[in-house]
Amino acid sequence: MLRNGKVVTTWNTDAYGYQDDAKSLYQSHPWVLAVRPDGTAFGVLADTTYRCEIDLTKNISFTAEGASYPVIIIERSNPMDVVKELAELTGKIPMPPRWAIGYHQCRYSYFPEVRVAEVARNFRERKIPCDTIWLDIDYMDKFKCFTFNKDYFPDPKLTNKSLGSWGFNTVWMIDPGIKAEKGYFVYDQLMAGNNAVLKKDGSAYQGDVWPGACVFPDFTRVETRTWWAGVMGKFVKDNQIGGIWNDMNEPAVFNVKSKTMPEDNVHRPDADILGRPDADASHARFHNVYGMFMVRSTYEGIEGTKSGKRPFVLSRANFIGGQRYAATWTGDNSANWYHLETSIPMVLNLSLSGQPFNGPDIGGFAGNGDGDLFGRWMGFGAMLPFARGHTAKENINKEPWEFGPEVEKTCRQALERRYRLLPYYYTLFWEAHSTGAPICRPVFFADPKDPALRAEDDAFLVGGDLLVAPQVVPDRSRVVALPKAPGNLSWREIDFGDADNKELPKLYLRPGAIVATGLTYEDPDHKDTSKLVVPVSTVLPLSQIELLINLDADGKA
Ligand code: MIG
Repeated sequence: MLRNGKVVTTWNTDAYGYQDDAKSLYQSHPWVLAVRPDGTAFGVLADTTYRCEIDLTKNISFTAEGASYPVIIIERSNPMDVVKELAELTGKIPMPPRWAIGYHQCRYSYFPEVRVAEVARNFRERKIPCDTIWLDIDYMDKFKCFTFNKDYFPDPKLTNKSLGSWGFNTVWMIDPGIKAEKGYFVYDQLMAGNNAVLKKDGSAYQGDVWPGACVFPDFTRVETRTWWAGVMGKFVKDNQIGGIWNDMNEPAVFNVKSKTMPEDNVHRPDADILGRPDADASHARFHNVYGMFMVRSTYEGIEGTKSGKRPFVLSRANFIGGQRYAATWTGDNSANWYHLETSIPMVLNLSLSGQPFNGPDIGGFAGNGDGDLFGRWMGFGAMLPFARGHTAKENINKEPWEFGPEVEKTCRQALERRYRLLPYYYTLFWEAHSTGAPICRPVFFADPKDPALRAEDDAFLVGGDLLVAPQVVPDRSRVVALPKAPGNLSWREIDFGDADNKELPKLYLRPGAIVATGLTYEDPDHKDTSKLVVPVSTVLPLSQIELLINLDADGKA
């Protein structure tokens, strides 16, 4: 989490299997948060979309290509106020639909529809909480966006409706690369509307992605966003889709060394985005915001359906401020202990950079891993803002029951904690939405003046009241630094009746805190109180609220 001494470059990059030495990942946040020894804090925001080197070896130094740019300094008495002010400048998250706060089950890819139903049925039969099943690119006809492989999904609307009757939502993937094929309606409309990113010579740029040669919508251009939003809205509405997953929007391009489109490609942005009429409109300037403009258009398309439901969009690429349109995840990590451990500081740093709705691929994307890794990862992954299990195409099945009964039990217990705490999480999302406060926070936020907490990044806070302390190495040998409350009081361990399971993180409650948890009824009549259980879907109404209370030194909470 501590970035002192690091040098990174903002350049949105498809970074499969990244390691610590990666200079650029999927998103760009030209932003540094600094906390002084006395707990006062400041933030520095370099307001440039160009490739920008952030060098923290000696000072805080930004070196960007392109035109000169404003640098904004935020000075406050504590780090939380700096992060909130950043949100005032760059925007806050929209309130997500309730189901998006639950657990998400993904893989590359679930198909055909009977397999999707089988996964969903297993969650319900095994009473493992889950709200969402994800559909990755193989649902499409030859990777063509806004189409379906009719052998796998003959009636996607019916698929969504029947999953809905079990309390599930679905999220479907849409990439930016549009197959260059005459007669394919998306390509035809895109070309007819002159919506493509152009080459320097003015012709539509083509690059290879999943479907082969593709054109790429110029999302910086209002006519293109309006067109895309229309196609998106219709797709979502006609098929009763819950949410949209935008991937590959760095944009990633295959078979080229740069892994993206040429920097001298030409965009045609709105006048207010371009600035002066003669300003630079090259891809070098707009590369880092390509994904953000894509999810803006996707979000607006879903909103435009006026379904009365809150949009949910997940994006791989984004830019500081993009939290207004999409949640994110930490990209293609791997099923190993390094990536398990690193997922916590990554979540914390995103959370300190204006993007509170984030999480890793639980279990790791690349590679299989084993049950120990998976259970441990789910143990704390279930407590992160965006909680989704995912895995790559060639891998073994990684649903919570696939590693045997022990791991299944760990996963159920981990997710039951999350679902019991839904009233608390929901409140935290509301807080993030209305004040910009991050959902996950570093432990030092509990006491910014205590130097012993400053580097702690094995553990994390959920809101201000709950501390999650996982063990991130196989032998559970790490010692977590815990904050002290006034009166030298310790945070108090919460017991959900699962404390004997050493794979689960320890949970602590702040002295002076009251945290709301919820239960629901197993019996449909809602009469028999002995049937109170943890809900398996956020769709179920909560029948009982239990308050976890930890008194402070004055006997108050
Ligand atoms: O090149 O859609 O990060 O989550 O499963 C791989 C397939 C493309 C990359 C995403 C990953 C997703 C995968 N995608």
